[in-house]
Amino acid sequence: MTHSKLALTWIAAVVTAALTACGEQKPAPKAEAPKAPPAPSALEIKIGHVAPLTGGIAHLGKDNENGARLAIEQANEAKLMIDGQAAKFVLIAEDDQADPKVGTTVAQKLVDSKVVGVVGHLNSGTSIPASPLYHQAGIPVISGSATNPKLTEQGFKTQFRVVARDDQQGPAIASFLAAEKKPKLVAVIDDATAYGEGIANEVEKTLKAAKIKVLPREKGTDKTTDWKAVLTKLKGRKPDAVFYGGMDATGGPLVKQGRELGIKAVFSFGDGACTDEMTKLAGPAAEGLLCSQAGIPPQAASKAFLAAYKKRFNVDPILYAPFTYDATNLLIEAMKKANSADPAKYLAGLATNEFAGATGKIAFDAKGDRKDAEITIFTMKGGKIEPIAVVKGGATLSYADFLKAMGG
Ligand code: ABU
Repeated sequence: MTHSKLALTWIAAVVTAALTACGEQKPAPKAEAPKAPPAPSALEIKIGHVAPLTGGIAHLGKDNENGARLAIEQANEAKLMIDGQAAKFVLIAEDDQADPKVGTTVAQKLVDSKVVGVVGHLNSGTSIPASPLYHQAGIPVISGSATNPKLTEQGFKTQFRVVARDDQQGPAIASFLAAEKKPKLVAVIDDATAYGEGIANEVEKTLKAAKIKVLPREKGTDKTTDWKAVLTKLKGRKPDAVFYGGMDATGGPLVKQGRELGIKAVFSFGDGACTDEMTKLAGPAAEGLLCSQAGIPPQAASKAFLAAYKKRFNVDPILYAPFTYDATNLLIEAMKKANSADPAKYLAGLATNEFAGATGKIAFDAKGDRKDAEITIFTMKGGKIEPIAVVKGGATLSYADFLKAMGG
């Protein structure tokens, strides 16, 4: 083979080898799009709410439910993670019709549907008989409105409330009535419910301790709207003041019919009848009444809560919506801190946590009652209840001074 032939053969071999190598070369891998992390599994967390949603005080039940609903919706918007799972809070809202029997039926229904916490019930008369069912099931329950002391005197570690008790509220409204109006003779009426009878007893005790005479107790029911027989009897005794333990649905007709019969006494009420609804039911007859609520007034709740509530429901809270909002957030906060929605795991924290709520600082005492709960005294002026004083830790502040102390 000549030199030139050898050179050509070598070049052909090199080119062939190069082409073969090129042909075998694998294409460079394409840059892969970053994979989205797998979606966390969802954890459905059922929270019950119970209040009367039908009947004379359905407006108060809806107010309470709205507070709980707002807290649930905000928690879902916050996309909380609990125990590595995306928490999806679900509100199971029940109507107990303010009836003790229905109250226990819906409590059992909530237990059976595996709620992990309950906000409610609205009434003491339904909360008290329902409380052993929640206790047996180990389910924490916080009332935003039930004020009868018995609720937290039963020793149930699952039971809490975020408002004051009637053995605080009754003396507060009775002492205010005694100091401001100086009655010599007072008529006390109640609606024969756990709440109405209980607060009336506390008021009577306080008045008698102040050496004020109290007429024999008059009674109605939580459905009484015709009070004429009771009022006609009382008119003859000429009381300087009347206290009614009951709700606004029955208290409104009471004050209206009292004025129609010519009774000039100061009418006074506890929280169940301390709403603007009294004017709707009694008209101008409600002017000048005195009443108490077992907490700060709704308008003193946090600005963030008030704005969110108005935006969501297009109305202002009536009475205890800020408290059911806080009660719901207390449950959620305890679950977050325990990193568990299991009541057995979050209950201990719920009992001991300190919480900055829409109604102020919340901490529970050993019985599950709110420490340092306020009581606000109102009068009806221009068709609206207007706060005039706040009682806290035994001291009474004018409402203006209370607001200053709060930094408002
Ligand atoms: N606290 C007034 C209304 C609710 C209750 O029955 O206690």
